[in-house]
Amino acid sequence: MRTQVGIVGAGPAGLMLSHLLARAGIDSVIVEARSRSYVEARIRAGVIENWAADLLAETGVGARMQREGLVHEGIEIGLNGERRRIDFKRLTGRGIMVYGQHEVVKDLIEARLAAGGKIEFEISDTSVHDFDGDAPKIRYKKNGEAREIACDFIAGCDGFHGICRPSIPNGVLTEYDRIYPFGWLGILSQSPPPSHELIYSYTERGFGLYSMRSSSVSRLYLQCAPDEDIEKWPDDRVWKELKARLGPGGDKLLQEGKVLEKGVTAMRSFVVEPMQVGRLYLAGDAAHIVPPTGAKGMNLAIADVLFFSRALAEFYRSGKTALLEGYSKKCLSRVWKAQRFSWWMTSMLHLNPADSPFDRRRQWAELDYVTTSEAASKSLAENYVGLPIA
Ligand code: RFL
Ligand code: PHB
Repeated sequence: MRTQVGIVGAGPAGLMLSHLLARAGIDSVIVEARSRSYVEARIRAGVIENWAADLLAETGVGARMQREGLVHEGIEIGLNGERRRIDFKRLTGRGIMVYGQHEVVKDLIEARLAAGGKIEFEISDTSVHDFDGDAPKIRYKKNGEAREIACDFIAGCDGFHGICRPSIPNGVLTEYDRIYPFGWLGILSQSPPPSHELIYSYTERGFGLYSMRSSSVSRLYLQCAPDEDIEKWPDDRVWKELKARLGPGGDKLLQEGKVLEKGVTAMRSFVVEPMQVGRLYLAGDAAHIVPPTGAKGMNLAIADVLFFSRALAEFYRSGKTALLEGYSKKCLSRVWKAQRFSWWMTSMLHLNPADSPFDRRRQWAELDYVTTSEAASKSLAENYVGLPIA
């Protein structure tokens, strides 16, 4: 098989890239290890930055998001149960879209297939070849049969555990990494959220996040150990802790419901530089990971592929390679700002077992400052709704 851009991975990065390329008249094929139903049911991110929601809408894949998604104009920060609001709309003029990543994935798959796009699901043994020249190839197996895609460029959109990044020879990439001494235990529940906006709650028991997918489905998280044993968290223990971390009155505020999903995620910050080697371009989690406290992962994935699609459009239109050559630098400038913000939100809101009493007091002062100072809350707000995309 031959195409212009071979894409590994049908997450938000790979699917959005294929969608944007098709709109620019550029042909692509996506290969995906999992089944369509698996990727459409994988519960992950929930917050879409303002510009990214606009991009989905403007490019024709935002109709369901605009119908079913929730526009939020702020968040609440809990300080041992005292809730203080950060008003994004007043501070930045913008809000955010709360709409599940798996819904974005569903919408993109439907749009790609309806437009005749090619996605090969349930493939195995993916490998990438010859990206140091101008005729790269993706090899894989489908139903045990070996196949090959010959292409002009390979997009490595295969997430943190994919094969594209490790296929780059040793010594070419520099890795920047930070592991946090905590993780999140998350549940999806058939019950209304405790507030109509997200609550990021700092307490002496650890951090809790009260998010949602709709007015009747909550997405709730508890700070836990990075290797927390989920078997030790039967539903009643999860509910008890979630109520306690809402602060006084939490037991009345939080309604219990059927737990639809439960899982533990460890947290890390990770970046590779550069994000491109020869004709292999990394995008999304394949190139960088952020801790989820800043709600930036999916948004960064969409930003990367927007920049890559523009560079490819320029190349195929005019033969110019300036944007392709600038891809990594352009992405990394945004990635590092999101890294800083995600690290900062994470450090401010979690209890770090290594912290001293001094650190704890400083953390409290920071939360108090950010929720009372116009300048500090504006800085949080402009990062949370998404820095301008140029
Ligand atoms: P994905 O979504 O991991 O997709 C990669 C795809 O590649 C496939 N794949 C392969 N295919 C073929 N051959 C191989 N060898 C392959 N290896 C892998 C995989 O099956 C998969 O389908 O990466 P992408 O597209 O870069 O998207 C990144 C986002 O998924 C991620 O950053 C976000 O989910 C992070 N994140 C959040 N981001 C936000 O913007 N806002 C949020 O509110 C938010 N909350 C979160 C999050 C991530 C979380 N977890 C579970 C890590 C909350 C959590 C709890
Ligand atoms: C979510 O709804 O899953 C969510 C929201 C905000 C975050 C992380 C996850 O910071």
